[in-house]
Amino acid sequence: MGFMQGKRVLIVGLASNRSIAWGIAQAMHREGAELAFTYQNDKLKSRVVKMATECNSSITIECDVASDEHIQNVFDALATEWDGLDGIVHSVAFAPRDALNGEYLDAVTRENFLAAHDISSYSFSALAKAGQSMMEGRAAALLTLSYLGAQRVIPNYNVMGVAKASLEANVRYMASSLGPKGIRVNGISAGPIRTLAASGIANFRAMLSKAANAAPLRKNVSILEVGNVAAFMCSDLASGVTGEITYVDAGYNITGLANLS
Ligand code: NAD
Ligand code: 0WE
Repeated sequence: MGFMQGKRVLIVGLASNRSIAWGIAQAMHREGAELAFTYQNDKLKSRVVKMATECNSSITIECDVASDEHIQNVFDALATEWDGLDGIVHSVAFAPRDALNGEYLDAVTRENFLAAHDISSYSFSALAKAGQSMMEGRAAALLTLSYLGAQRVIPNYNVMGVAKASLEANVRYMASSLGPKGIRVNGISAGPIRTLAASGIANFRAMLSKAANAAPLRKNVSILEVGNVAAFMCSDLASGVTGEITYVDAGYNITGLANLS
């Protein structure tokens, strides 16, 4: 029996078979969880429906997290299928493309700062607020995805790093808020992975190979390696863990200087 048997989890942030959300869905499905999915817009719908089918799921709901109505509708729709919810995976980030290129202070604007924080951080708390009543009285767990740029300066990551710092603090405040209800909130800080969100990022290939060379495990991580930790974190095996950011990055974050060999 899988370690997520009987768990019902909503996955937000699936866009392609390279998405980190797909690695998470596959791991959770393998461990026996029942899954529901949202898709950002019509363009992504057919792809998400197809991947949901591969996880034996027929629950797909549109959700642009910029919209309070969409977020409320997700849980109204989910409540017609499920009588409760055991987890939410938030695998969403966005900043306008021109914010992710060049010097931080040249690229940051009031507008892109607000958009990055709204879509990449506030949306996690918004989903928790709207989903709270469906999770009450169950050992539920929320999970989001962060990146090292929250804690250290990464060239070109810019305002996304500031938004990820907000997201990581959000994890702690949400964990404190929901802890008394038995609901856990955690984050995974993943190493760089080639996904749609990484496409078109200048020098991403060089970043991947430098990160692999400097990491203790001398490799990049896969979406399934992230997915396996995500499944554990959302399962009762992690019942004593909340408010934590766990690195799944082949150990890159602990290094002080790339190896000299
Ligand atoms: P991805 O492009 O597959 O996923 C990003 C998702 O965000 C997409 O599904 C997209 O539809 C969704 N999204 C963006 N704006 C949205 C909106 N307004 N409403 C609803 N959904 C919206 O890329 P990914 O790399 O799998 O990213 C998932 C998460 O992992 C992000 O939080 C990202 O910051 C994080 N992360 C990625 C990496 C990496 O190198 N790929 C590393 C660490 C953390
Ligand atoms: O969180 C991310 C990327 C998130 C992201 C990606 C895009 C590209 C398309 C947010 N918004 C947008 N907006 C777009 O228009 N990652 C952790 C991957 C990533 O992105 C980087 C990185 C890494 C790693 C950008 C610069 C430097 C490193």
